Amino acid sequence: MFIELRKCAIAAVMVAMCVSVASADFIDFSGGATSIPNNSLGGVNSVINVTTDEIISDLSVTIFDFRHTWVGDLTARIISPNGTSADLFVRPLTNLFFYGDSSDLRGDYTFIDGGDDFTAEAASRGSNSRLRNRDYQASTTNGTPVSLAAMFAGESTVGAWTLFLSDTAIGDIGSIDGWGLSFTSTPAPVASVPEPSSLIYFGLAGTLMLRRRRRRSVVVAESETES
Ligand SMILES: [Ca+2]
Ligand SMILES: [Ca+2]
Repeated sequence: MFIELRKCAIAAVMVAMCVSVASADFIDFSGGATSIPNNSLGGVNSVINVTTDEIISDLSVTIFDFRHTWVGDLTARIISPNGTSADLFVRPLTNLFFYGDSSDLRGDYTFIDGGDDFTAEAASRGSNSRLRNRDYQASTTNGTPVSLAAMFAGESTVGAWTLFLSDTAIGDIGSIDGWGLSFTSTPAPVASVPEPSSLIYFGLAGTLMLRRRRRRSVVVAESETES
């Protein structure tokens, strides 16, 4: 019994050491190229299958070689395996009477909390100028900021992540060369293992219960004998 308890205690210490070594992590995944259907509400979905199971505290989305000649045509959205959907941007400077900002996209664009104002950047560029390749804050309709950390914190990284892109106006067209997800995350929790001291306690308790059961069986035997 004592040897078995020592084995359990050593195993528990080893598990505790493994857990303590793991800390905040950073993992990276990339998906493929796609064209964006012109004037289509259905748009296109590009999927990245993440195989690492960690708990998200923050994430960023980068779209590589994003090309389009009229950013105001476009909506970009990221959807988690859990179904949480966050806009990256929605047709900048579009209203009922205006087809949105005419600036171009060329190059890599990252969406991350604390980034620049995407709509303000679009407004500052000319018709044939491109938005600069910078980090931008995700935003929804009318440029309202979206916190990606707040949207996805606590969710698991694992599963199918979808980048949705749509171009919902005629004329200008575009494509991407790929996209990537970067997570700030921590390892998913493992099943708790009792402390070595707890194991010794449970071992002693089990021994006492065994002894008590034996005593009871002896008493029953005696009473049966008496009757
Ligand atoms: Ca343009
Ligand atoms: Ca278009």
